[in-house]
Amino acid sequence: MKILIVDDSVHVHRQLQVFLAVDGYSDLVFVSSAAEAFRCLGLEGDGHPPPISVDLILMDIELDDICGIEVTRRIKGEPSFTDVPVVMVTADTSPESLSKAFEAGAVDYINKPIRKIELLARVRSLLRLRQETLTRKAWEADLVKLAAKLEHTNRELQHANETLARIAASDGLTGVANRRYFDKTLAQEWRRAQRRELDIAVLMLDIDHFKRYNDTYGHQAGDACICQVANALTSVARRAGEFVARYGGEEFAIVLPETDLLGATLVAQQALAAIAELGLPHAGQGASGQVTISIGVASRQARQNEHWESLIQAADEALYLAKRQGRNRLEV
Ligand code: GH3
Ligand code: MG
Ligand code: MG
Ligand code: MG
Ligand code: MG
Repeated sequence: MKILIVDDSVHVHRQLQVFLAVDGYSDLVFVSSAAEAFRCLGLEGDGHPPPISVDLILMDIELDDICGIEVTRRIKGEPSFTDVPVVMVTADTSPESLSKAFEAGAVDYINKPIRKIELLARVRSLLRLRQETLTRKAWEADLVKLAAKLEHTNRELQHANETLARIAASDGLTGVANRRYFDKTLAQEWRRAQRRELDIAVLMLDIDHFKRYNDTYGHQAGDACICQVANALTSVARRAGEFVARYGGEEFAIVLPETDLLGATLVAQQALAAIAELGLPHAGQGASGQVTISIGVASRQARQNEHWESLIQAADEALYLAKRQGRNRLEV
């Protein structure tokens, strides 16, 4: 703990040094004027030598240049000195002088002539307080840092959770929703539709003669084809709540909340057009010579005693019909 002594008497300097040494206080800085005090605290001058940091200031009132009370007021006016106690050392203990000193920011005073026992008692208790303040401040700073770190970790965790949830919901090959997400989300949409007695539609879409595609172009080309079909389908399910899922190998499903049969049929037509626009060659696909899909369309008002699987079943049956009718088409 460093003590700054501001006093214009070298005799007082020597006396304080001797008294304070009794308790082992040896880190003392002596200055003889207000100007010197301001300089060494960094309140005046060009910063050379750099300001020292002190833990206690013993301040003479009767200085040559500026009154010690004014010096105290100036020091305590600086936010960085709020926690540094200033003790007046003075022969003038008149109520007027002391009340001015306290008002200027002094915490205590020591009578001149200085008595060792009084000096040491004051210094001891003020430095203990100072130490406690420093410890508390360090703890507070640590806590703030810890809180920031926690918040950062929380954000990272949240981000990781979102990434995990996204991975868990998407199909590894195509990136569209997977079957698990499809089942869960359709069940939710179905319940929502039940509560509000809304229409809900599902399209089942299956690539035509895909076994032949694999046989002709190889399995890897088959995978690429599935990805392109998934992409194209994504472009037609763009309204909020609509999504494409990979239902099985080369089979997809599209959920269309709040959509009647007419609306669902329009989306299915757009899907057929989007696949035609891809223009992917498929030698084994009869007339068109291109990759095509067949679509089963189903829509209904969700009823209380019905299960969403009935909607899937209806779409499946329609898909089967589309296959039987010659493929590259939609059926309801
Ligand atoms: P249909 O028009 O009646 O749907 O005929 P299809 O040949 O498409 O139907 P089928 O069910 O007989 O064959 C589906 C083929 O899709 C067989 C399977 O090898 C292939 N397939 C399923 N999943 C994948 C996949 O992830 N990658 C590739 N390359 N092929 C797949
Ligand atoms: Mg003096
Ligand atoms: Mg197929
Ligand atoms: Mg088949
Ligand atoms: Mg199939």
